[in-house]
Amino acid sequence: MKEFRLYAITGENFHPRRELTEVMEQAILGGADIIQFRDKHSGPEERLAKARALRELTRRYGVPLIINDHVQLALEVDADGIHLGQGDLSLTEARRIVGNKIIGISTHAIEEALAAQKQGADYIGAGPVYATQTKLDAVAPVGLDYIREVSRRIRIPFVAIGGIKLHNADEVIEAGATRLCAISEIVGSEDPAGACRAFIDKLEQKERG
Ligand code: 3NM
Repeated sequence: MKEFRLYAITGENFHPRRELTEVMEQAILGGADIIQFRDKHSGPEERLAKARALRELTRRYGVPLIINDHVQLALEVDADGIHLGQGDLSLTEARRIVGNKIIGISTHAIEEALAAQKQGADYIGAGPVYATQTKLDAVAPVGLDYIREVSRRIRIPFVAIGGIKLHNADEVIEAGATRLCAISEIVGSEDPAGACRAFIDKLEQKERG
């Protein structure tokens, strides 16, 4: 898959003054280079409408669009990939359905990360690094140790997720993350583009050494 470093996921409760596509456009303008549509509440029609709007937006900017959970929706809007949790359909089954689209898997332990890599995931999420209010069924925080372990042992791209904020991003990067993912810190911000630029600055500082 195309290289990426700042992964922005849509939130549902965080941008009372803004439209979904406006927030995500701001995120892209600030440097988010992959977008995930994650929607646990809308009905099918509303979800389809939002996914279509995000597809149009991401195409315009040449940014990959990943759909959380809903494999058929990903096919319907011709998204670039899907993201699955541990409890969702198996990677083998998902691969059969989506062919060569991107498949990302959430992992919370090294065994899950190794299994996802072996089964052909294109990338994994590693987290939650910190406690998060955003994912209601998130497991207990796995901390920076998990990021260190994944960066040592996993060869496919991984993205650190869960409670990642501008004030703690440096230590996540220091632990070995070269890609960050955030929901609330981006979509909950008054200035989503500024938040993304600040994340990118931190990643670039590390890249420059
Ligand atoms: N997945 P925020 S944590 C969607 O650990 C999601 O797999 C996680 O939101 C995982 O940046 C999480 O607001 C929520 O903490 C991330």
